[in-house]
Amino acid sequence: MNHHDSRSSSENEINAPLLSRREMLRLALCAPAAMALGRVGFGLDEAAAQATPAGPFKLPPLPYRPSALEPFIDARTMTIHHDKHHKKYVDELNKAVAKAPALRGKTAQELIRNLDSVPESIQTAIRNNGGGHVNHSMFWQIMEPRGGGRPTGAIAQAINGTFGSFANFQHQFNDAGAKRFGSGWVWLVSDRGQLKIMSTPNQDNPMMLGMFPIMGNDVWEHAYYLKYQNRRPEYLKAWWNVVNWDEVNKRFAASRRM
Ligand code: MN3
Repeated sequence: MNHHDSRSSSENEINAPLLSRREMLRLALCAPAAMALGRVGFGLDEAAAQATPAGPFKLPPLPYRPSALEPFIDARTMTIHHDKHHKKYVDELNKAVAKAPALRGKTAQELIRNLDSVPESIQTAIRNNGGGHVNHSMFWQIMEPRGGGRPTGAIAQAINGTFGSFANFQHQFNDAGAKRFGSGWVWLVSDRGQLKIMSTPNQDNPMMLGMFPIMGNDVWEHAYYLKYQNRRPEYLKAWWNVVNWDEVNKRFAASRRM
């Protein structure tokens, strides 16, 4: 199956930092509209999204095999996480959006950034399932087989500048993830250009608070329980072995164009 053909406009926006040649071409066709708006980066994606019919949201394919992140994340966890959990968020998001035709042209990111403009009757559904869709679409992309190691590029310098060292950053990130009570996410965000570590409950995304998520780890039990059971700190530590720093750098660059 061709991954690029299966992507909807909403996923193009979500995966904006990782553009295929085909997607670049599609975006280029919309460039005049974006230029008219005087915006670059995410503005381009929004222009592209608005130029195409919304259609239902689609589950993006995993960019690698479910076993590719072993031994750090096991294949069964990846399969259930992607094929069942992420799929459910997408299905429920589509059900919610179908109840509000006025929202049909919007991307998932636009929906969660502007929850106040969503009809109250479906606000919780959009918050949970739109958030779930955006969060997981990012999550698969910022991991890769044979990933990990030390950060590279601009994000490496920014981490050192803000947190003193990569080790300090990892320690604070893991700590915030371990302390998130119940289900949620731990994030490195850009808050108006300032790097911060934070965590959110449920499927909330930093965009709901006007911040940009540069990277995030899923600390719901479904992300680690089969292999790590109650040992969330062990999962948090192991996760650094699969981080895709190229993708994180692309997201960092995107945050600076906003
Ligand atoms: Mn999850």
